[in-house]
Amino acid sequence: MKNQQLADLLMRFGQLLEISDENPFKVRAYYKAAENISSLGEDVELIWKGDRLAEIPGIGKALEEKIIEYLQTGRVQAYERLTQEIPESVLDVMEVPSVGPKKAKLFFKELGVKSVDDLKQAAEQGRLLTLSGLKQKTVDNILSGIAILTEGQKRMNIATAMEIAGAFIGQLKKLKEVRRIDAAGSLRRCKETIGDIDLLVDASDPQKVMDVFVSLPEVKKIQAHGETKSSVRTYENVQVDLRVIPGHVYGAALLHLTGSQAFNVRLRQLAIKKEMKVSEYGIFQIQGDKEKLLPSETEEKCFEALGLCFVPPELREEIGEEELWSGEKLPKLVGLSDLKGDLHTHSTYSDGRHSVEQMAQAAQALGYEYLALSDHSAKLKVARGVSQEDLLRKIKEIEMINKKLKGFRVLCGSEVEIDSDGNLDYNDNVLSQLDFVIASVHSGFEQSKDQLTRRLVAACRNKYVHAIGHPFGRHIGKRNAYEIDFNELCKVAADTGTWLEINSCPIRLDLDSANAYFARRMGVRFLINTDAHSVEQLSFMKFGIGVGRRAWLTKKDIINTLSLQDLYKELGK
Ligand code: DGT
Ligand code: CA
Ligand code: CA
Ligand code: ZN
Repeated sequence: MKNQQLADLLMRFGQLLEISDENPFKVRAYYKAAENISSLGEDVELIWKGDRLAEIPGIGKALEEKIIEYLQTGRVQAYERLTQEIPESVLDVMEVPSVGPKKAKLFFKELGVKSVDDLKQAAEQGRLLTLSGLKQKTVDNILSGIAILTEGQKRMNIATAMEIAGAFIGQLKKLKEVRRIDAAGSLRRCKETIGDIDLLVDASDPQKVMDVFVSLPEVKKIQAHGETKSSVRTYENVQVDLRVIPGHVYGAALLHLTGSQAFNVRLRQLAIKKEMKVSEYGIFQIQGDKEKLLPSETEEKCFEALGLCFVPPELREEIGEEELWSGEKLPKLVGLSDLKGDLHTHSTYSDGRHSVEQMAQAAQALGYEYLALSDHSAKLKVARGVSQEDLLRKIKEIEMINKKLKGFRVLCGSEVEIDSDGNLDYNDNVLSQLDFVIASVHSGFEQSKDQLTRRLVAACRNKYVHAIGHPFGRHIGKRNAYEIDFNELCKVAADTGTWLEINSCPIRLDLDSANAYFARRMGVRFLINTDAHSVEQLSFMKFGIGVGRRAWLTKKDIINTLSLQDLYKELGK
């Protein structure tokens, strides 16, 4: 399918048009088209061949012609002409947090800034300050934005890693020579960000599997091509390693390659105490100067040989480790199937892409009992926050939808802005009419630690607030967490019975696992929500579950594992 490449092209086209001061309606049409094509469930090429391109929402005559040109020739001349005026690399400059199309254009036209490197130089040499109205503070923001961006590019978010690993595994699995294949490393541990992808395979013909691996279409560069170990880079500049392992020690190798390194070190120390040895080549009993291989074909057998319970990959980190080494039963961690609903999602009432009804149907199809549409509140204009009048209309619409649905309940929620003084965007009268209220900070990230903490604490103390959304406000690769006194927030949250959200959106994962682990020990309860802005994004839940498991959370720690009836009690309804 060429859908993604085409959507990327239209997106870049729109951005270049925006930089070149094209009419905003035209620019928006390109963005909309890109969005719609990227979320098509069907191959755009088949749609074209069936003469149905015009049926895709937002595709007019001019766009249709460009799409056909792309599908026929692989290029679009109008786009290429545009890149002669403004080089494509200017678009990278827009990726820098705090730099949008306006600034990218200004820097390009006035200072000839064509890339992120150019921008960094211009900022460091003080040349940005020659532009009128540009202050040192903006320059500082740009420099720290570049630092975050380059750091973020070193590690990918878990959704990207999962997609790339899935593409490799999917293709290799089809080979009849492949008996077993797994992703190991930080991806298997569900770490919030992933450095590189580690795969291992048990195969009847290792050479053949290696040859296929290095010649897959995703591969841009082969870094190593051996008989048992190869390493490649993809077009996204992601490293993927593949190891071929003999079946009878596959479990030991999977254990080793899953890590973490800190966990492996502890495991080796434990083995020594028991006169055993653990390595990627097997679990061994030491007998004098001889080593006897113990059953090592699965991880389960390896843990058993070591006298331990099976340790879920998410727990193989440094935190909470003492409990791991006693051999006693570990708590049953929360799983995806424990969740009964999602309480933080958006509809077309604010900046979501699907209607309340579409979101509800999709949630019901996932097996949920309930869904809350928690659209943004009035003041968040950039996200089309819901006015009080529209909120009343939404409540009515939800009542109607609930009459039609069987075995499923839509809740009217809101993600309410917490302002700089800790006040909420709707008054108590409005808040009292909502089923669910999650309060979030979307502004004033640069305020002091004290002030940000005060805002969150004040929100917890509001009797209508059930939960705090994405408590740290970070965007992986874009914006660091703001500073808060998390200990204080946890105390007040536990005290007031306010739940803290684990936001499952892969560029947020906020709370992260370390903070969720800490909060659980402080007696806090949690929600795991997706913050979905479309029906597709309801599937983000698995990432939040990964965070919850890494934080040692069980079903009872998480409010949205409750049945609808029990949830109502908790909501105070
Ligand atoms: P990443 O890729 O930075 O997100 O993190 P990991 O954990 O995937 O690390 P990676 O790819 O360097 O190595 C994969 C696993 O292999 C790691 O979790 C544990 C194991 N491993 C790698 N190098 C060493 C080592 O020097 N000592 C030990 N004990 N284990 C290692
Ligand atoms: Ca790795
Ligand atoms: Ca690796
Ligand atoms: Zn939010």
